[in-house]
Amino acid sequence: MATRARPQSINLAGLTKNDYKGQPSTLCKGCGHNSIANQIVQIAYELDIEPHEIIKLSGIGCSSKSPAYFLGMSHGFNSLHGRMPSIGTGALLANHKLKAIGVSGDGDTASIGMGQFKHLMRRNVRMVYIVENNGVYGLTKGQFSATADEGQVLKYAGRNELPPIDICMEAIMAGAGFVARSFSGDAKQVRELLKAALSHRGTAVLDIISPCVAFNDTDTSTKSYSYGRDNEAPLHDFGWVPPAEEISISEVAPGEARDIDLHDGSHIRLRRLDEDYDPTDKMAALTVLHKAEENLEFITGLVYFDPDRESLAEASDLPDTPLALLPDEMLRPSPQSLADLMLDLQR
Ligand SMILES: Cc1ncc(C[n+]2csc(CCOP(=O)(O)OP(=O)(O)O)c2C)c(N)n1
Ligand code: SF4
Ligand SMILES: [Mg+2]
Repeated sequence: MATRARPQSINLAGLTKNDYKGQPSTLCKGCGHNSIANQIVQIAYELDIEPHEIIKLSGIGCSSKSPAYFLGMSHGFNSLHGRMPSIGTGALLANHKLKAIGVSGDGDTASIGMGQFKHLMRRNVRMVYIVENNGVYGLTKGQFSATADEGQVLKYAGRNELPPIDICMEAIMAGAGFVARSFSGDAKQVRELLKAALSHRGTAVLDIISPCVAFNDTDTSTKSYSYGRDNEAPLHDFGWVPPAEEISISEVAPGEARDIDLHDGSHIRLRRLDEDYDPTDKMAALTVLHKAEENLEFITGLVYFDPDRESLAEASDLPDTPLALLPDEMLRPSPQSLADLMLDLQR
Protein backbone atom coordinates (compact mmCIF):
# COMPACT_ATOMS: atom_id res chain seq x y z
CA MET A 1 0.00 0.00 0.00
CA ALA A 2 1.36 3.45 -0.91
CA THR A 3 2.23 5.58 2.12
CA ARG A 4 1.62 9.30 2.10
CA ALA A 5 4.51 11.64 2.98
CA ARG A 6 3.98 13.20 6.45
CA PRO A 7 3.77 16.99 6.31
CA GLN A 8 6.82 18.63 7.89
CA SER A 9 6.18 20.40 11.17
CA ILE A 10 5.90 24.14 11.10
CA ASN A 11 7.96 26.14 13.61
CA LEU A 12 7.03 29.41 15.37
CA ALA A 13 8.25 31.41 12.35
CA GLY A 14 5.64 29.54 10.29
CA LEU A 15 8.32 27.65 8.33
CA THR A 16 9.30 24.03 7.74
CA LYS A 17 12.87 22.75 7.87
CA ASN A 18 12.90 22.70 4.07
CA ASP A 19 12.37 26.45 4.06
CA TYR A 20 15.80 26.90 5.67
CA LYS A 21 17.62 24.94 2.98
CA GLY A 22 19.58 26.50 0.12
CA GLN A 23 20.61 25.26 -3.31
CA PRO A 24 21.70 21.60 -3.67
CA SER A 25 25.38 21.30 -2.71
CA THR A 26 27.99 21.10 -5.47
CA LEU A 27 30.75 20.13 -2.99
CA CYS A 28 32.27 16.62 -2.99
CA LYS A 29 30.12 13.93 -1.39
CA GLY A 30 31.36 13.43 2.17
CA CYS A 31 32.98 16.88 2.46
CA GLY A 32 32.79 18.07 6.08
CA HIS A 33 31.48 21.45 4.90
CA ASN A 34 28.20 19.83 3.78
CA SER A 35 27.57 18.54 7.28
CA ILE A 36 28.11 21.99 8.82
CA ALA A 37 25.68 23.55 6.30
CA ASN A 38 23.11 20.93 7.33
CA GLN A 39 23.56 21.77 11.02
CA ILE A 40 22.98 25.47 10.27
CA VAL A 41 19.70 24.55 8.53
CA GLN A 42 18.69 22.46 11.55
CA ILE A 43 19.43 25.06 14.23
CA ALA A 44 17.82 27.91 12.28
CA TYR A 45 14.67 25.79 12.08
CA GLU A 46 14.84 24.84 15.77
CA LEU A 47 15.43 28.46 16.85
CA ASP A 48 12.43 29.70 14.79
CA ILE A 49 14.69 32.19 13.03
CA GLU A 50 13.08 34.61 10.56
CA PRO A 51 15.24 34.28 7.41
CA HIS A 52 15.33 38.06 6.83
CA GLU A 53 17.05 38.52 10.21
CA ILE A 54 20.13 36.68 8.95
CA ILE A 55 23.01 37.74 6.75
CA LYS A 56 25.35 35.03 5.43
CA LEU A 57 28.90 36.10 4.63
CA SER A 58 31.89 34.32 3.14
CA GLY A 59 35.20 34.73 1.34
CA ILE A 60 36.47 32.35 -1.37
CA GLY A 61 36.98 28.58 -1.19
CA CYS A 62 34.84 25.43 -1.08
CA SER A 63 33.91 26.43 2.48
CA SER A 64 32.99 29.93 1.33
CA LYS A 65 30.69 28.47 -1.34
CA SER A 66 28.66 26.68 1.30
CA PRO A 67 26.37 29.60 2.33
CA ALA A 68 24.65 28.93 -0.99
CA TYR A 69 23.55 25.60 0.49
CA PHE A 70 21.71 26.90 3.57
CA LEU A 71 19.17 29.63 4.41
CA GLY A 72 18.18 30.31 0.82
CA MET A 73 15.75 33.07 1.89
CA SER A 74 18.33 35.08 3.91
CA HIS A 75 20.59 37.94 2.85
CA GLY A 76 24.01 36.87 1.57
CA PHE A 77 27.35 38.27 0.39
CA ASN A 78 30.00 35.96 -1.08
CA SER A 79 32.98 38.33 -0.99
CA LEU A 80 36.68 38.17 -1.95
CA HIS A 81 39.39 35.83 -0.71
CA GLY A 82 40.14 36.73 2.95
CA ARG A 83 38.00 39.88 2.88
CA MET A 84 34.82 38.68 4.54
CA PRO A 85 35.62 40.54 7.81
CA SER A 86 35.53 44.00 6.20
CA ILE A 87 32.30 43.26 4.36
CA GLY A 88 30.80 41.94 7.61
CA THR A 89 31.98 44.97 9.59
CA GLY A 90 30.34 47.33 7.09
CA ALA A 91 27.12 45.36 6.87
CA LEU A 92 26.75 45.14 10.64
CA LEU A 93 27.41 48.82 11.17
CA ALA A 94 24.76 49.60 8.55
CA ASN A 95 22.31 47.19 10.21
CA HIS A 96 23.35 46.07 13.69
CA LYS A 97 20.07 44.17 14.14
CA LEU A 98 21.11 41.51 11.61
CA LYS A 99 22.39 38.19 12.89
CA ALA A 100 25.51 37.34 10.88
CA ILE A 101 26.80 33.89 10.04
CA GLY A 102 30.19 33.96 8.32
CA VAL A 103 31.70 30.85 6.75
CA SER A 104 35.39 30.82 5.89
CA GLY A 105 38.15 28.28 5.35
CA ASP A 106 41.59 27.80 6.87
CA GLY A 107 43.13 29.29 3.71
CA ASP A 108 40.63 32.14 3.57
CA THR A 109 41.18 32.98 7.26
CA ALA A 110 44.64 31.85 8.35
CA SER A 111 46.54 32.42 5.09
CA ILE A 112 45.36 35.38 2.99
CA GLY A 113 42.81 36.73 5.48
CA MET A 114 44.72 36.75 8.76
CA GLY A 115 45.02 40.54 9.01
CA GLN A 116 41.31 41.07 8.40
CA PHE A 117 40.39 38.25 10.80
CA LYS A 118 42.40 39.76 13.66
CA HIS A 119 40.83 43.20 13.29
CA LEU A 120 37.30 41.77 13.18
CA MET A 121 37.85 40.33 16.66
CA ARG A 122 39.75 43.37 17.91
CA ARG A 123 36.67 45.41 16.98
CA ASN A 124 34.36 42.69 18.36
CA VAL A 125 31.94 42.78 15.44
CA ARG A 126 28.89 40.77 16.41
CA MET A 127 28.97 37.73 14.15
CA VAL A 128 29.40 33.98 14.19
CA TYR A 129 32.64 33.31 12.33
CA ILE A 130 33.00 29.67 11.28
CA VAL A 131 36.35 28.39 10.01
CA GLU A 132 35.82 25.10 8.15
CA ASN A 133 39.34 23.87 8.81
CA ASN A 134 40.69 21.10 6.55
CA GLY A 135 44.38 22.03 6.42
CA VAL A 136 44.37 22.56 2.64
CA TYR A 137 43.14 24.90 -0.07
CA GLY A 138 40.42 22.51 -1.27
CA LEU A 139 39.05 24.67 -4.08
CA THR A 140 42.45 25.14 -5.75
CA LYS A 141 43.31 21.42 -5.54
CA GLY A 142 44.90 20.74 -2.19
CA GLN A 143 47.92 22.99 -1.52
CA PHE A 144 48.89 23.20 2.19
CA SER A 145 47.21 26.00 4.13
CA ALA A 146 48.60 27.79 7.18
CA THR A 147 46.89 25.27 9.52
CA ALA A 148 48.47 22.18 7.88
CA ASP A 149 50.49 19.82 10.10
CA GLU A 150 54.24 20.42 10.17
CA GLY A 151 56.10 17.66 8.36
CA GLN A 152 52.94 16.34 6.68
CA VAL A 153 53.39 14.74 3.27
CA LEU A 154 50.57 14.80 0.71
CA LYS A 155 50.65 13.14 -2.70
CA TYR A 156 50.21 16.30 -4.78
CA ALA A 157 51.38 18.99 -2.34
CA GLY A 158 54.68 17.42 -1.23
CA ARG A 159 56.05 18.04 2.27
CA ASN A 160 54.91 20.89 4.53
CA GLU A 161 57.91 22.35 6.36
CA LEU A 162 56.08 25.09 8.26
CA PRO A 163 54.40 25.00 11.70
CA PRO A 164 50.61 25.38 11.84
CA ILE A 165 48.73 28.47 12.99
CA ASP A 166 46.22 27.75 15.76
CA ILE A 167 43.03 29.64 14.90
CA CYS A 168 41.62 29.47 18.45
CA MET A 169 44.82 30.91 19.93
CA GLU A 170 44.83 33.74 17.39
CA ALA A 171 41.17 34.45 18.16
CA ILE A 172 41.72 34.64 21.92
CA MET A 173 44.77 36.88 21.53
CA ALA A 174 42.85 39.22 19.20
CA GLY A 175 40.04 39.72 21.70
CA ALA A 176 37.25 37.31 20.66
CA GLY A 177 34.98 36.55 23.61
CA PHE A 178 33.59 33.23 22.33
CA VAL A 179 36.13 30.76 20.98
CA ALA A 180 35.30 27.12 20.34
CA ARG A 181 36.73 24.13 18.51
CA SER A 182 34.68 21.31 17.10
CA PHE A 183 34.57 18.50 14.53
CA SER A 184 32.12 18.34 11.63
CA GLY A 185 31.62 14.65 12.49
CA ASP A 186 30.22 15.65 15.91
CA ALA A 187 26.92 17.09 14.68
CA LYS A 188 25.36 17.50 18.14
CA GLN A 189 28.25 19.53 19.50
CA VAL A 190 28.36 21.68 16.33
CA ARG A 191 24.64 22.45 16.72
CA GLU A 192 24.87 23.43 20.39
CA LEU A 193 27.91 25.62 19.74
CA LEU A 194 26.17 27.33 16.82
CA LYS A 195 23.13 28.13 18.95
CA ALA A 196 25.23 29.59 21.77
CA ALA A 197 27.44 31.49 19.32
CA LEU A 198 24.37 33.22 17.84
CA SER A 199 23.52 34.47 21.34
CA HIS A 200 26.97 35.95 21.98
CA ARG A 201 27.19 39.76 21.93
CA GLY A 202 30.47 39.99 19.94
CA THR A 203 32.56 37.89 17.57
CA ALA A 204 32.07 34.16 18.16
CA VAL A 205 34.72 32.02 16.47
CA LEU A 206 34.06 28.35 15.72
CA ASP A 207 37.15 26.51 14.45
CA ILE A 208 35.57 23.32 13.08
CA ILE A 209 37.78 20.54 11.74
CA SER A 210 35.99 19.71 8.49
CA PRO A 211 37.77 17.01 6.46
CA CYS A 212 38.49 17.47 2.75
CA VAL A 213 37.81 14.01 1.33
CA ALA A 214 39.45 14.88 -1.99
CA PHE A 215 42.87 16.09 -0.74
CA ASN A 216 43.47 15.63 3.00
CA ASP A 217 41.61 12.69 4.50
CA THR A 218 44.53 10.33 5.12
CA ASP A 219 44.85 8.57 8.50
CA THR A 220 48.08 10.50 9.23
CA SER A 221 46.38 13.91 8.90
CA THR A 222 44.99 15.65 12.00
CA LYS A 223 42.24 17.03 9.73
CA SER A 224 40.88 13.61 8.68
CA TYR A 225 37.67 11.80 9.68
CA SER A 226 39.60 8.90 11.21
CA TYR A 227 41.75 11.22 13.32
CA GLY A 228 38.71 13.19 14.47
CA ARG A 229 36.73 10.08 15.35
CA ASP A 230 39.62 8.40 17.21
CA ASN A 231 41.00 11.43 19.03
CA GLU A 232 38.22 13.90 19.79
CA ALA A 233 38.53 14.83 23.46
CA PRO A 234 35.65 17.13 24.52
CA LEU A 235 36.53 19.54 27.34
CA HIS A 236 32.96 19.24 28.65
CA ASP A 237 29.51 18.20 27.58
CA PHE A 238 28.28 21.46 26.08
CA GLY A 239 24.65 22.56 25.91
CA TRP A 240 22.73 25.75 25.15
CA VAL A 241 19.59 26.67 27.10
CA PRO A 242 17.18 29.18 25.45
CA PRO A 243 16.19 32.37 27.33
CA ALA A 244 12.68 31.29 28.22
CA GLU A 245 13.67 27.90 29.63
CA GLU A 246 13.84 27.61 33.39
CA ILE A 247 17.33 26.60 34.57
CA SER A 248 17.00 23.39 36.49
CA ILE A 249 20.18 22.15 38.05
CA SER A 250 18.19 19.43 39.83
CA GLU A 251 18.38 17.07 36.85
CA VAL A 252 22.16 16.81 37.27
CA ALA A 253 24.15 15.88 40.33
CA PRO A 254 25.61 18.87 42.25
CA GLY A 255 29.02 19.91 40.95
CA GLU A 256 28.50 18.17 37.63
CA ALA A 257 27.15 21.14 35.70
CA ARG A 258 27.84 24.84 35.52
CA ASP A 259 25.65 27.46 33.85
CA ILE A 260 27.08 30.62 32.32
CA ASP A 261 24.85 33.56 31.29
CA LEU A 262 24.81 34.93 27.77
CA HIS A 263 23.89 38.51 26.91
CA ASP A 264 20.39 37.74 25.57
CA GLY A 265 19.20 35.85 28.66
CA SER A 266 20.11 32.40 27.36
CA HIS A 267 22.62 30.15 29.12
CA ILE A 268 25.48 27.85 28.35
CA ARG A 269 25.41 24.68 30.38
CA LEU A 270 28.71 22.87 30.84
CA ARG A 271 28.71 19.39 32.29
CA ARG A 272 31.96 18.18 33.69
CA LEU A 273 33.65 15.27 31.97
CA ASP A 274 36.99 14.02 33.30
CA GLU A 275 38.45 17.32 34.44
CA ASP A 276 36.96 20.59 35.56
CA TYR A 277 37.70 23.15 32.88
CA ASP A 278 36.94 26.87 33.31
CA PRO A 279 36.48 28.54 29.89
CA THR A 280 36.34 32.02 31.47
CA ASP A 281 40.01 31.79 32.48
CA LYS A 282 42.02 33.21 29.57
CA MET A 283 45.38 31.82 30.65
CA ALA A 284 43.84 28.35 31.21
CA ALA A 285 42.41 28.53 27.68
CA LEU A 286 45.77 29.42 26.14
CA THR A 287 47.48 26.70 28.20
CA VAL A 288 44.99 24.01 27.17
CA LEU A 289 45.46 24.96 23.49
CA HIS A 290 49.24 25.00 23.82
CA LYS A 291 49.33 21.60 25.53
CA ALA A 292 46.92 20.14 22.99
CA GLU A 293 49.20 21.28 20.17
CA GLU A 294 52.29 19.85 21.83
CA ASN A 295 50.66 16.50 22.59
CA LEU A 296 48.71 16.32 19.30
CA GLU A 297 45.42 16.21 21.23
CA PHE A 298 42.14 17.14 19.55
CA ILE A 299 40.27 19.04 22.27
CA THR A 300 36.77 20.29 21.42
CA GLY A 301 34.14 22.44 23.10
CA LEU A 302 34.00 26.03 24.36
CA VAL A 303 37.64 26.93 24.86
CA TYR A 304 37.21 30.56 25.93
CA PHE A 305 34.29 32.76 26.96
CA ASP A 306 34.22 36.43 27.97
CA PRO A 307 30.75 38.01 27.94
CA ASP A 308 31.86 41.46 29.09
CA ARG A 309 33.34 43.21 26.06
CA GLU A 310 30.97 45.51 24.17
CA SER A 311 30.39 44.76 20.50
CA LEU A 312 31.48 47.32 17.88
CA ALA A 313 27.85 48.43 17.44
CA GLU A 314 27.41 48.91 21.20
CA ALA A 315 30.69 50.79 21.55
CA SER A 316 29.80 53.00 18.55
CA ASP A 317 26.65 54.19 20.30
CA LEU A 318 24.45 53.53 17.29
CA PRO A 319 20.78 54.53 17.40
CA ASP A 320 18.33 51.72 18.06
CA THR A 321 17.02 51.99 14.48
CA PRO A 322 19.70 50.59 12.14
CA LEU A 323 21.45 53.22 10.00
CA ALA A 324 20.24 51.38 6.90
CA LEU A 325 16.61 52.03 7.90
CA LEU A 326 16.89 55.72 8.83
CA PRO A 327 15.49 58.26 6.33
CA ASP A 328 17.95 60.34 4.30
CA GLU A 329 17.11 63.54 6.25
CA MET A 330 18.41 61.89 9.43
CA LEU A 331 21.58 60.56 7.84
CA ARG A 332 22.66 63.62 5.81
CA PRO A 333 24.13 66.59 7.65
CA SER A 334 22.20 69.79 6.90
CA PRO A 335 23.89 72.49 4.72
CA GLN A 336 24.12 74.66 7.85
CA SER A 337 25.91 71.99 9.92
CA LEU A 338 28.41 71.44 7.07
CA ALA A 339 29.00 75.20 6.83
CA ASP A 340 29.58 75.32 10.62
CA LEU A 341 32.01 72.43 10.37
CA MET A 342 33.97 74.15 7.58
CA LEU A 343 34.17 77.30 9.69
CA ASP A 344 35.47 75.27 12.62
CA LEU A 345 38.17 73.69 10.47
CA GLN A 346 39.32 77.10 9.25
CA ARG A 347 39.83 78.41 12.80
C1 LIG B 1 43.28 37.07 -4.11
C2 LIG B 1 43.13 35.61 -4.39
N1 LIG B 1 44.20 34.81 -4.28
C3 LIG B 1 44.09 33.48 -4.52
C4 LIG B 1 42.88 32.96 -4.91
C5 LIG B 1 42.79 31.48 -5.22
N2 LIG B 1 42.09 30.74 -4.19
C6 LIG B 1 40.76 30.50 -4.30
S1 LIG B 1 40.17 29.59 -3.02
C7 LIG B 1 41.72 29.50 -2.33
C8 LIG B 1 41.98 28.73 -1.07
C9 LIG B 1 40.76 28.31 -0.33
O1 LIG B 1 41.14 27.54 0.78
P1 LIG B 1 40.26 27.47 2.06
O2 LIG B 1 39.89 28.82 2.52
O3 LIG B 1 40.98 26.62 3.05
O4 LIG B 1 38.91 26.80 1.57
P2 LIG B 1 38.57 25.26 1.21
O5 LIG B 1 38.46 25.26 -0.28
O6 LIG B 1 39.65 24.40 1.71
O7 LIG B 1 37.28 25.03 1.90
C10 LIG B 1 42.67 30.19 -3.09
C11 LIG B 1 44.10 30.29 -2.75
C12 LIG B 1 41.79 33.83 -5.03
N3 LIG B 1 40.57 33.38 -5.35
N4 LIG B 1 41.93 35.14 -4.76
S1 SF4 C 1 37.76 19.61 -2.67
FE1 SF4 C 1 37.78 19.15 -0.49
S2 SF4 C 1 36.98 20.99 0.49
FE2 SF4 C 1 36.41 21.09 -1.67
S3 SF4 C 1 34.37 20.18 -1.80
FE3 SF4 C 1 35.83 18.56 -2.21
S4 SF4 C 1 36.15 17.62 -0.19
FE4 SF4 C 1 35.24 19.61 0.19
MG1 LIG D 1 40.70 24.65 3.54
